[in-house]
Amino acid sequence: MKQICTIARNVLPGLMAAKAKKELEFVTPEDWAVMKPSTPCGQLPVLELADGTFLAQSQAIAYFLAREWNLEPTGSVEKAKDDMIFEMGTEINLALIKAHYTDAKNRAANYKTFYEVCPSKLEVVEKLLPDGADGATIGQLHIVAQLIQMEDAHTDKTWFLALLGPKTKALYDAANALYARQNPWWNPADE
Ligand SMILES: N[C@@H](CCC(=O)N[C@@H](CS)C(=O)NCC(=O)O)C(=O)O
Repeated sequence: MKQICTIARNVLPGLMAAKAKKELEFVTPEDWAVMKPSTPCGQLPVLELADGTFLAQSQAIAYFLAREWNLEPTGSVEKAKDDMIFEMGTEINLALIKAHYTDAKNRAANYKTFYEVCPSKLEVVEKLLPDGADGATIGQLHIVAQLIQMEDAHTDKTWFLALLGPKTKALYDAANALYARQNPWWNPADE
C-alpha cells in the first residue's frame, strides 16, 4: 500500500505500520495539482491499495489500516473505549492545528489557548488509557501521533512531557521509539 500525503498526516499511519510490522510506502506528490481532481475527496492524504483503489480521509484510512493490521481491541465495548481515546487525540490535534498552522501574528495567542486546554485533555487521556497500554491499538497510537507532533511543533520541547501521567508517558516512550527506528524518512523540519 502506498500513502500519498503531507508530512503531518503521515504520523499515525507511520506508527501503525511500525507497530504492525507492515510495509507502507510514503510518497509526497510531485504534481498535486494534476493529481487532485482524480482523488476521491480532492484532498491529501490518499491511500493507494495494491489493486489501484484510492481511499481518502485520514480517519477512514487509519480505521481501514487498523482493521487490516489488527490494531483494534476485541469486543464492542473495548472498541468503543479505544474510540474514546482516539477522539481525545482528535481534540488535541484540532487544538494544535489551530495554534501551529496560523499566521505569525496570531500564533502566540493561539498557542496560549493550546497551553490552557491541552493539560486537561491529557489528564482525560491518562484516565482513559488501560493499564499497560503500549500502542497496540489505533486509539492509543493516535495519542502518540499527537505527542510526536506536539514535541516537534512546540518551542519548549519539555513542556508537554512534564504533563504526561505515567500510563501516557510509558505509551509514548514505547511507541515513539518503535516509530523513530522504522521511519527514518520522517523529518519534522520539512513540515
Ligand atoms: N478531513 C481531511 C482533511 C484533509 C486535508 O485538509 N488535506 C489538506 C492537507 S493537510 C489538503 O489536501 N490540502 C491540499 C488541497 O486541498 O489541495 C482528512 O482528515 O484527511
